[in-house]
Amino acid sequence: MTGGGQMAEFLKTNDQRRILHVDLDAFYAQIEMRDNPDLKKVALIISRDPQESHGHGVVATANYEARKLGVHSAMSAAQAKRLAPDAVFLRPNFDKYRAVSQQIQAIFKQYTKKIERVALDEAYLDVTDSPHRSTAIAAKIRHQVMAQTSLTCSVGVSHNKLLAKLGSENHKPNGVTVINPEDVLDFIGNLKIADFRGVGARSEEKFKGLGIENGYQLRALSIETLRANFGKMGDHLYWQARGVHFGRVMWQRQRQSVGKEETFDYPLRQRQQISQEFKKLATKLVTLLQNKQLSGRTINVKIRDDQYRTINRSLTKEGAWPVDVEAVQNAAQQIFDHAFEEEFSIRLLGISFSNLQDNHYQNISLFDQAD
Ligand code: TTP
Ligand code: MG
Repeated sequence: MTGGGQMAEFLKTNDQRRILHVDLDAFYAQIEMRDNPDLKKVALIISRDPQESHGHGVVATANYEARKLGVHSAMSAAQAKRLAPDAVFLRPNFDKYRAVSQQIQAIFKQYTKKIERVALDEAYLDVTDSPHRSTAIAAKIRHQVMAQTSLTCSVGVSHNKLLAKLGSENHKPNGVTVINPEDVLDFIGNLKIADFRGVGARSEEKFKGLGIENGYQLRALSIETLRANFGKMGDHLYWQARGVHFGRVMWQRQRQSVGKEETFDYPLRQRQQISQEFKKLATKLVTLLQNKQLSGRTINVKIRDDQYRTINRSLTKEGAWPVDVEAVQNAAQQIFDHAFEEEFSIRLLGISFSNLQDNHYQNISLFDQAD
């Protein structure tokens, strides 16, 4: 019941990427146990103590001793206390966790710049361009994380983010899972329905009603059935069941816009002053865009007068605007002249680009929504 070799063949030939997902084990709890080994022997819950916080507080995470008792992230501290009455409650120390996070990020950076940090303890790495084998990179990262932070992590290795993430969860704690193209359909088939992204308690119940408990059974459902029962999520589930996911590792922060603006102590009343200011702004903005290797399809101009009336106008092109001072200045001036034909008294000018495009890395992605 493997779902056919044809699909495996499709996956093998179409997705040549090499993606790692690295996730520290019981992150906050592991750090606290490292720093105070006595805590290893007890159930440890990272949260405010429900007794101190009048029953408020939510569990950030718990060590494995506490998890054995049913305690988990996002549970109320009061409930955790009922499940684990003898547990030690510790307030989170975010400064400490952030510092560790920086250490591990620095390790990742040695292997690729294509890093998408998802949480303090979790990142996707696209190592497609690395000369090293993915499994060697995974081993080295785990080794270095241990050597430098004394912490364990789990790593998933595959050709897309979905599989890498499922892989890192597969052998937690302190494990590595490699999912090769020929293994995808069986790996996915053997997952429990709750392991799929987006399947919460409610969908799990619904699946139970349909008699669906694992990935093999999920894959047997048609896309129409999935859509009828789960709406938009049905499509996600259909592709997840086949291990297909084209979302890319978002290694550059996806900015909404890049811009510069200037406020003036004295209002500007002459068109020549305006064009001078636009030239200054355009020069700064072009430098910024060049440094970031960005361009944009939309240029936005913000104008505020001394009555605090603000005008935002934009011009969008089919392709990217040239990253060129004169072009930017002229476009801004054109927008201004159109908005203010007569007298004016201007306190603020701003130019920004949106609908940004990355100039040195353009990627077509079919399924770029969040997991
Ligand atoms: P996770 O990686 O989800 O959890 P974890 O590292 O504690 O455990 P696992 O071994 O399953 O990876 O989250 C990382 C940290 O983020 C976690 O230690 C605490 C924090 N966190 C919260 O504060 N609230 C939450 O609901 C979750 C899920 C995590
Ligand atoms: Mg973790």
